[in-house]
Amino acid sequence: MTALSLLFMAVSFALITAESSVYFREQFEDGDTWRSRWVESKHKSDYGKFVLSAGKFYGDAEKDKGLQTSQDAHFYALSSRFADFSNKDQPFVIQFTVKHEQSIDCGGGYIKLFPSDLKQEDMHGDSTYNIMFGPDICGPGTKKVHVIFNYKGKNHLINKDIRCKDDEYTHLYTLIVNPDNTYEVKIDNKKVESGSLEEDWDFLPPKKIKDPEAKKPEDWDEKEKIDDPDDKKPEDWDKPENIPDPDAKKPDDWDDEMDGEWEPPMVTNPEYKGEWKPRQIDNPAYKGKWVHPEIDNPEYTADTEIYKYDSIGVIGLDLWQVKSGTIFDNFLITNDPKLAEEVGNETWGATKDAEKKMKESQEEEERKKREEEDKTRKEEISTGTCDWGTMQRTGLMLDIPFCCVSDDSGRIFFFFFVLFHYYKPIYRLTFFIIFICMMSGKAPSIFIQAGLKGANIV
Ligand SMILES: *[C@@H]1O[C@H](CO)[C@@H](O)[C@H](O)[C@H]1NC(C)=O
Ligand SMILES: [Ca+2]
Repeated sequence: MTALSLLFMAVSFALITAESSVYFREQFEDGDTWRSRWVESKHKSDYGKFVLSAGKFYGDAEKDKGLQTSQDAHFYALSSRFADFSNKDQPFVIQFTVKHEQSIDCGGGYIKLFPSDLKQEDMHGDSTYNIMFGPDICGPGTKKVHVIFNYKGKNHLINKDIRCKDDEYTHLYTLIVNPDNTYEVKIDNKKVESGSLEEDWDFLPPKKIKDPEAKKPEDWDEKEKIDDPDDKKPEDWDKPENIPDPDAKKPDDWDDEMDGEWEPPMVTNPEYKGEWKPRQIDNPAYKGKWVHPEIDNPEYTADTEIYKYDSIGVIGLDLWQVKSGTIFDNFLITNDPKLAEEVGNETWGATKDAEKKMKESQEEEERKKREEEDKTRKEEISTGTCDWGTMQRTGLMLDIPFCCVSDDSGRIFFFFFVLFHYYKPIYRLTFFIIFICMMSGKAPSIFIQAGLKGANIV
C-alpha cells in the first residue's frame, strides 16, 4: 500500500467517524404543520394550549416563531416523536432556545427526553424519562438549569448549581453528554458547567467507605498540647478582683447613726491577675489525629456506560407555568457538538441582537408615550380642563370647581383631604376654587362622594 492510499484511508476514516447525525430538528418554520408532528397529552383534560408565535418582540418575525405557552396557571404536556436511537459510543447533544418574554415568576422551561415506548397521549409528570434538561424558575429562590438523568430507574439531579438566565430574551441551552462519561452544559454557546457524570451526580455509591471494623484505640491520644505538670500556681497569685477604694474617704458630714456604717466603694484591684492557667507543653504521648481507615466499598461497581441510553425516541414539554408566555424553539438533537454550535449560531445567534434592539425600541416608545401622557395630563390640570375622564385618570376631583359643597363637616374634611393627599403646586388652582366654593357653599354633598370615588378612596 502506498503512503498516499494510506493517507487517503486515514482521511476517509476520519470523515466517516466525523459524520454527524441529526436525530431531531424542529424550528417551526412551516406554519401550523407542527400540529401534525406534536401530540398533546390527554392524561388531563385541561392542559394549557401552545400557540405558534414569535412573541411581542423578536429578531425575525418568521424564524423566531416557536411554541408559546398561552394560558396562565396551567400544566402543559406536548411531545414529538423521532426515529428511535441509542447514544452508545457517541456524543449526544440536546439543544433548544427558551424565551421567557413574560418576565416569568414561576414556571418550567425544560425539555424531557423519553424512551420510544412512551405513550404520547398519556404523557404526564410521572412518565419515565431519560433526561430532563433546561431552565426552571420559581420566585427569587429557584433559578437553575436542571440536568436530571434517569439511571437504572431512578432520577438523579446534578450536585452542582447551574444558574439559568432570568431575563426576557431568547437563550440557547445545550447539553452535551460524551461516551467517556463527561458532560458539558452551555448557555448561549458558552460553557457554564462541565465535568464527570460520576462525580457530579450520585449515580453510584461511593468508591470507598470507612472501614466498619476499624475503631480508634482506647489509648489513642489526640491531644496535641497538655498542661505542664511542673507549672505550679504562684502562692501570691490569688488576689480579689475588686477591693475597697483605698483613696475613698468617709465624708465629713457622715453620721454613722443616721446613715449607717460607712463603707468605701469597690474598685477594680490592679493586682488582680485573673484565673491561673498552667503553661501548655507538647504532649509527649500525642499520636496525631486518628484517621478512620477506608476500604473499597463492596456495594460499588464501576460503570463505564453511565451516559448510555438504549432508546431515545420522544422529546416532550411537560411543564407547569404560573405566568405563561414562554417560547420554545430551535430544538436539535444530534451526535455532533460542533454542528449544534453552528446551528446555535445560525438560529439564536443570528436573531438575538435584532431581538434585543426591538425590545429596547419598544421600551423607548413606551417611555415616550408615558411622558406624553403625563404632559397632557398636567396641561389639562393646569388649564382647568375638566371632564369625567380626566378626573378618573388623574384621581383628582376636577369637578370640584363645580361642587360648591353645602355641608360644613364635609367641606372641611374634603378640603384637608385634598390638601394633604394631593398637595402639589399644580393643584393650587384647584385649592383656590375649592376655597371659593366653600365660601359660597351651595352644591349638595353628593359631589363629595363623587369626588372621593374619583380619587379611588371609596
Ligand atoms: C459561533 O459563533 C461564535 C461567536 O461568533 C464563534 O466564536 C464560533 O466559532 C462559532 N461557532 C461555529 C461552530 O461556527
Ligand atoms: Ca423558529
